[in-house]
Amino acid sequence: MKLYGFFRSSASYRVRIALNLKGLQYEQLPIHLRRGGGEQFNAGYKAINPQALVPALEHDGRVLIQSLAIMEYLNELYPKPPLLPETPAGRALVRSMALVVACEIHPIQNLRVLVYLKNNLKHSDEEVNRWAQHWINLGLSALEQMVVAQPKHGSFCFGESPTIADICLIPQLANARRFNCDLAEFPTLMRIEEQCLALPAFANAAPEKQPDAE
Ligand SMILES: N[C@@H](CCC(=O)N[C@@H](CS)C(=O)NCC(=O)O)C(=O)O
Repeated sequence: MKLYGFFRSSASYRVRIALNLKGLQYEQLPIHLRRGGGEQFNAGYKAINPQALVPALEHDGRVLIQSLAIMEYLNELYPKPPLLPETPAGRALVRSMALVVACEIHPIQNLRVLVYLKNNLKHSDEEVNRWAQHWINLGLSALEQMVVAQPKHGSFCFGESPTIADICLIPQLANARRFNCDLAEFPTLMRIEEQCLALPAFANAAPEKQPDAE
């Protein structure tokens, strides 16, 4: 398997965690999101992912994009350990938690959005930072409440083993720290982060451990 990604990219980080949890070997092909205006915009990479976003996973002659689709694909091909609960209700809940991060937090403070706010709409660094903090805090606050309220509240977002909800959460927390968000407001998410980072699959997927880390 070949993973096109970037060490600091949250969506790439998600896929690295999923691959590690499944015990799969993969080659990393770094796409630097800043260098030379962004390698994601090179014609060669856009032929792999027309969205000019990372990650992309090459497997079995196919290229897959979108981290959640990639994780579901891996989970279906390699069911152990499962990244989703057994019951339909459990799966719906875990997917909803993952989507809070992947649809409501991450896209509106993604690099290209922040670059547009700054370069095209002429917002200052401080305003751009406040924008990111606002949406991160709003989403994490909802997620904290969702985790606390659900009946399977345990060591992880859902129960006693990691799911795609935890896989989305951990990179989002790393990203929140880059924007100096006050994470003390989310004690349950902090406790879950500690549990996750104690697992090698999560720890080894961390940005600073990647071959392209700066
Ligand atoms: N929904 C996509 C998001 C992918 C995405 O936004 N990737 C970011 C890095 S985390 C990216 O490539 N950004 C490049 C840019 O904004 O130009 C997924 O989950 O794979």
